[in-house]
Amino acid sequence: MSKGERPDWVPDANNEAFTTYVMPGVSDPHHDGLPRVETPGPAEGVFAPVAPATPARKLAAQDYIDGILSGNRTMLARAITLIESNSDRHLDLAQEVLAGVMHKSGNSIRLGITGVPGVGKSTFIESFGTYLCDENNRVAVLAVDPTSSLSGGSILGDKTRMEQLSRHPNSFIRPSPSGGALGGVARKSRETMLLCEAAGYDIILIETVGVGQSETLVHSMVDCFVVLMLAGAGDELQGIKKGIIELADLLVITKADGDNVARAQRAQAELAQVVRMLNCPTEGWRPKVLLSSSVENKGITDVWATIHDYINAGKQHHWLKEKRQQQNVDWLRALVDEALKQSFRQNPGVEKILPQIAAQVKEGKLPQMLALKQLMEAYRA
Ligand SMILES: Nc1nc2c(ncn2[C@@H]2O[C@H](COP(=O)(O)OP(=O)(O)O)[C@@H](O)[C@H]2O)c(=O)[nH]1
Ligand SMILES: [Mg+2]
Repeated sequence: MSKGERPDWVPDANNEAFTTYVMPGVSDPHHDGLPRVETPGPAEGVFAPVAPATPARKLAAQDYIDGILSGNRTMLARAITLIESNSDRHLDLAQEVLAGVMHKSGNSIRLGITGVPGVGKSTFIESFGTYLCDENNRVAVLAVDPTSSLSGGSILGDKTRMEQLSRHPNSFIRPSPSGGALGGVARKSRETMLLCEAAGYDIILIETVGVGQSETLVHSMVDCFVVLMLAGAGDELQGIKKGIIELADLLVITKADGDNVARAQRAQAELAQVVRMLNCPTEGWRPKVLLSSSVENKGITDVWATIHDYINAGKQHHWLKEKRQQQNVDWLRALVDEALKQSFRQNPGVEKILPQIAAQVKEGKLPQMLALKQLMEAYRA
């Protein structure tokens, strides 16, 4: 299969909204998996153009740290590759780098952008992100996709939707980390976000790519959770059922252009009513419902102004800092849970007796609590 071709397992019916294409594989371990963008001349000064990494020299943690802190994109990309590596060999170095830059992280506005596939997330990020970059912000775009389990950078997300933004000297775009369990993707995304902040990116946009799990994951790592919605087609109700609206700090109805405007306005009124009925646990903030069109570049400044209001409310009522602190601790808790689970499953004593015990439980011959007791005894032995 050649570059840009769709794999044959892509359903025809999914048309444009299905954004998976086959990309050439990447074998260089230092390559960040992105196509090389030729940046003309030295005019871009501060940001070195992304050049192929020199594989010869092995970098020490301090090289990465210095590079990231000076805003060097190549070093940032290489450090992210390190963070994303599934090899134990890279873990210590990656964590050393992270520890060395963390004091410079945390100074950004973290935004989650979610919504059903096809709602227009990538296109929205393209126009919103470009607007923010033009306003002299430095914008990092990350994608979180727990459903993508293919490794080696062979499949990338829809970077093509962000062509203009990806060329902007103030932007940094990183597609979804590939590989592994939800916990792995969560760790990589979180740590990548911190690296980007340390490199001076002051707005982080995180697009959810998969459906389902990625929303809660992204919600747990951002300041403001923006839910994009389509007018009509019962999407308002879908969102309610899935509980996504309850998570939203801001709702944006997309594609409010052409003959879709009237429908979008109706949806806005309906959604605003739904939001009014929800109880808002956030002091000084009630989720707003806005309209936008990425193709006509409408509503973009409104969205930004509203996010500003949200952040200001969070500072004024002191919940923004608390929210982040809570997210930090929640993350540690999740890691501890994961580590304990793994330690339990890999315990030789447990492994030995688990099959018989599971069989007895399956047949209804052994109460679960008694089974648990035996397993815990084996674990602690
Ligand atoms: N008319 C219109 N179409 C849009 C707009 N934004 C996105 N689209 C189209 O909707 C489709 C899905 O967009 P995409 O950004 O890939 O959605 P995602 O799956 O949520 O990332 C594409 O065909 C876009 O061209 C918009 O503001 N107006
Ligand atoms: Mg997309």
